[in-house]
Amino acid sequence: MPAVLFRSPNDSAEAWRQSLTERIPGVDFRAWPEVGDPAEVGFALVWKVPPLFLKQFPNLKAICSLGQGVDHIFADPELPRGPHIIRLVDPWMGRAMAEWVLLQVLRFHRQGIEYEALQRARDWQQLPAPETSKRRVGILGLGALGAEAATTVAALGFDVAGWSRTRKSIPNVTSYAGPEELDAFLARTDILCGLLPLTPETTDLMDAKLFAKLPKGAFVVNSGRGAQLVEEDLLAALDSGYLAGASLDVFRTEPLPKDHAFWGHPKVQVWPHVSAQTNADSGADQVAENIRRVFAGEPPINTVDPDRQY
Ligand code: OXD
Repeated sequence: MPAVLFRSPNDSAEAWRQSLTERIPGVDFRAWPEVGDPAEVGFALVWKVPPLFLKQFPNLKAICSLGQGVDHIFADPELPRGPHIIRLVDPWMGRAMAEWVLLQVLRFHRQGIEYEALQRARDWQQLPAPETSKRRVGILGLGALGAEAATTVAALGFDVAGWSRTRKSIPNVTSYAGPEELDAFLARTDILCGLLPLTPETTDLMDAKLFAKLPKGAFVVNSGRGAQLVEEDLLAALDSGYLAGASLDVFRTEPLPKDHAFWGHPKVQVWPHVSAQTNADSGADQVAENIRRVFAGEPPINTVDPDRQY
């Protein structure tokens, strides 16, 4: 059996070695830099490897991301053309993301920002209670993660819509599709949650023009990718009072630089890219199945279209 190469700055090689060995006894798991003969590697399991790294393996049949996103793979200017590109789709991560999105929605909806400011001022004040069915949540991106987040938020009685490239049919979620329906989706969205994959089309999508199409007082959540949000435009919209606040889990530069304005901003909550962390136990089911398929010459699951990049 060809070897499985592992390289990630975030994930534990030992945890993945153990989970994959339990599922495929005898798997030839090679954690970088102990790679041996590059020609023996047939499957790469990677997260944010340096550009040009993957081209040194001439017999790669598949490159699998250690996360849901594959933008880090397509960032390689000399990405080998032949291998399947696979993303990790793990129900455990879908649940984790839905929890995180729900947490942000509820924090804004239940006036967490206002009560945090009142606490800082030691001011005991009771604000009028908000109405859940009148709060309009908009999920930007209805893939595996977005659909689960939308369903979870809708289950609490929020008015939920989602925007995606093609129309989706999800119970209790209004579907808006394509660039021509984006403005109508934004106009009805009080809490915007970004859950899009990073592609050339979604880069810089959340900018001043987009924020201006949200109702005044809207709240912005992003756990897609940092490069989708123009940070200076968000700061300007918050500082002018047009937007009420933001919760961000992804940034253009990660870790977020110590001197970044987001850290100390009273209307911004910073999370260190933890909304849906990769889990070496639950995630290994899909990876092991794909290793088996690829080495048996069968098509893997959860592959990505290289032209669309997601
Ligand atoms: C992912 C991520 O892509 O954690 O899964 O960003």
